[in-house]
Amino acid sequence: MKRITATIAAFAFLVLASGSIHAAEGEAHKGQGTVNRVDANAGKINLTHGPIPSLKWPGMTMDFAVKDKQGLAKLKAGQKVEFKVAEQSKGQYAITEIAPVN
Ligand SMILES: [Cu+2]
Repeated sequence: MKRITATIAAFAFLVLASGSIHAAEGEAHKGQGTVNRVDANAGKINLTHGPIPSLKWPGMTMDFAVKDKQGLAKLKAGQKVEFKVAEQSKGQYAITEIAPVN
């Protein structure tokens, strides 16, 4: 009985984990840039980022929605950052992780 319960729990975990990784969010792409503005309340940042070859994006200045609220709250204009960006829905990208580069 214990063994069956453990097997069911493991299976449920795998289903939940794969759903959150693969269905809710696309692949994460790494980028680097410089912070221009932070709007922590709105969960947004304006960055000048370098090219992101895995997305075929050139370098540019743009606004991003940020899911990593804790990372966002630590940032200030002028800081160099590394981040991960992932497609949330068709054509809609958001930063999932962001941290200053030391
Ligand atoms: Cu861009």
